[in-house]
Amino acid sequence: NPKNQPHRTAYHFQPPKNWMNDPNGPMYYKGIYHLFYQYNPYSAVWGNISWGHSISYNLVDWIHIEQAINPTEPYDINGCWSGSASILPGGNPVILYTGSDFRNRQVQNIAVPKNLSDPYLREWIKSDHNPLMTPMNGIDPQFFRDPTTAWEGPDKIWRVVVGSQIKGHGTALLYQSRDFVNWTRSHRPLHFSNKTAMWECPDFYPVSVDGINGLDTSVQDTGTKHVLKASFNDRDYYIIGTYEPETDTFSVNPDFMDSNVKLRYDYGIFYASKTFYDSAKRRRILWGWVLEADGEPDDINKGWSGLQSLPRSIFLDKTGKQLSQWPIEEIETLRRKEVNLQNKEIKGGTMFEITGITASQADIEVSFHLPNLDEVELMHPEWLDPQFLCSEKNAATGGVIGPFGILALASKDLTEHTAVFFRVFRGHDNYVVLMCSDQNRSSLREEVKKSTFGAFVDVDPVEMISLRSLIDHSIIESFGGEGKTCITARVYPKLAIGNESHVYVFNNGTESIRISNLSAWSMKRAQIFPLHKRRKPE
Ligand code: DQQ
Repeated sequence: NPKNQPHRTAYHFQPPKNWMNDPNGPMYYKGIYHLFYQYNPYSAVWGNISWGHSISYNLVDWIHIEQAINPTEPYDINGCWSGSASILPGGNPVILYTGSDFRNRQVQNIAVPKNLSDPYLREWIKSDHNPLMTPMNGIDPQFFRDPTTAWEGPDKIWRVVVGSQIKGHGTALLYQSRDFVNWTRSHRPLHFSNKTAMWECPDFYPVSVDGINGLDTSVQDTGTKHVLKASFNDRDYYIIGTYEPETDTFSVNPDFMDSNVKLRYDYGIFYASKTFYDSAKRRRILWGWVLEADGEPDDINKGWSGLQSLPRSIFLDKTGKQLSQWPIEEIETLRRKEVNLQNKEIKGGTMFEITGITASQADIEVSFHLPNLDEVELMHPEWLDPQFLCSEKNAATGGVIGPFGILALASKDLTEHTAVFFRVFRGHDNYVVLMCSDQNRSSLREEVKKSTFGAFVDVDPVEMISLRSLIDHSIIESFGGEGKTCITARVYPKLAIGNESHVYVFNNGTESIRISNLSAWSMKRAQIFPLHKRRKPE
């Protein structure tokens, strides 16, 4: 009942109840998308970790089926932790996952479908060869987990990376195998960093240097770059480099934490993510775990904890310097009742409400034009931390060009609102665009964590600054500069719930700005149900 559950989402993936964390083993197999996830079948807190399993024909509507992998064996009795799916030649899927074994050591195991002719792949069998990889030769048994999707080199040898920490350094251990059962650790890791500790949930995949099509994980040629993602410090960071399979060398510049710009998939709440290649639509899709920001007692009260982000297409940006993301196009099938305005001026210090949509369950796209950048404020060279800048200069702090953007999940009297906005500055030899998502006034409830997130957006404000925000009761996923900068926030309003929720566009700068186009839609509820509760298709 939505009345008792004002913060439960309508079109984000979540299990009917209980705890969910990392997305695991996403894959496309014979017309069906599979999503597995870290799941506690018994309560809304982390523990008893098994692999929840849901399937979909369109990545929007999901059918929950039984857990695929449960802690039953000495090599995974303390938990079936994160891992990935690989599709072997002949098209057969396999799963590699981490087991927390009877001694609480982390080991890597394999599971395969029991019956390939079952389209849902409901039952998975663990191999008698498990565990396949154990912590030896300097690997700490507490720091050895989360195998990636495997890729095959030109030498027909399979490779897989496992997250680790060696001598205090975040490390992507490399393993090789001809038969997927016997794995040898390579004498050199694929990559490591002395600037970070443990790497969780590494991901390693090719991206095309021209165009937004995705590539299958084993593809490597002169038209590809490789991305390495690692999860640490509660965040998902990535680097872009070149991979040579002959020597298994991955060269990057800059490396993790090297430069001022530390590339992240998302500058809000988004962790332990994983990509997969969708061969049906030739794209690479990213899933990420979006944690709760209310306290554990709230999670227990609501009976659930954790969302998955909307699935996002992910590709190399035209500059080649970063990735861009965009919610998969299928999400647009949920759009209802478009509200549209064009060529509207918003004078400095004014705002207006977007009416005619359900503001608590909406998709909003705006493109802003800045007619006059002459008076733009100067960017100080010491303003290096965008997140800090967003909390120093919040939406209420007037500027020249900005702050402008939206107030989402807002109560009528605006005592509650989340501001998603931009500010523009003049830098040394270019303009600097700052994007913020400020939850500071998002809820009258005191126990809720109210962060302020921020990041720079590498766009030229002379042309246009675009914002898309997907609002779903307790989550706002925002995409700035057509997906160059993404910020996901969790919000738990007390007043701005259901039909009491509003959304506004505001400009708190002194200069006027112009909306060249604004489109907003109410979003339909996605069909996300256990198999037995599924309604007949309409
Ligand atoms: N979650 C899993 C681990 C992984 C961590 C355990 C990341 O395998 O390292 O639930 O959130």
